[in-house]
Amino acid sequence: MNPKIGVIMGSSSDWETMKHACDILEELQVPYEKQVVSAHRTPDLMFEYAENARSRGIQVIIAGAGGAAHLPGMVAAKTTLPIIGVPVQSRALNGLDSLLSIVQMPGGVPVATVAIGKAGATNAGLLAAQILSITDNELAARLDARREAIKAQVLESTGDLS
Ligand code: RP5
Repeated sequence: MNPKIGVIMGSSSDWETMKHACDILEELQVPYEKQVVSAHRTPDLMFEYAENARSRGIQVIIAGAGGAAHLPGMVAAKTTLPIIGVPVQSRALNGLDSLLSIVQMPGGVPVATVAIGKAGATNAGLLAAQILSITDNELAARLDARREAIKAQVLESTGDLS
């Protein structure tokens, strides 16, 4: 199937984090593609990716980066597709630099920013799927079932408190 979600990241070193977004998309049977696209090291590729994504059938882009994390914002500058930004936990500043680089967009060019690291990448996958579920009832049902499973796990976890 043609990919509907584009998962991009600034470096292959971001994959350890970004694979959690892809795991969710696999689980929910959402067709996606993944690619390393760097705002600083491959800026022309970044613009080409952003400019062509919609015409290729991509509906949501998940962009992860760390440190001076300009990828999500610069992709957002070149497309009106929804962009979900994932701050990767950097070594030097633990991802606070990534978070602030991604979240503090100027008015007019939105990036939906999630939490730093694994939880953020997981939620990025879920949020992208939830956006697609607006027009996909089967995907909505899979999302509902996942929520029910999480609820059951939490309720059962009381038994672990002994
Ligand atoms: C950013 O610089 C990437 O998103 C990555 O998080 C960070 C470090 O990249 P590497 O030096 O590990 O390739 O562009």
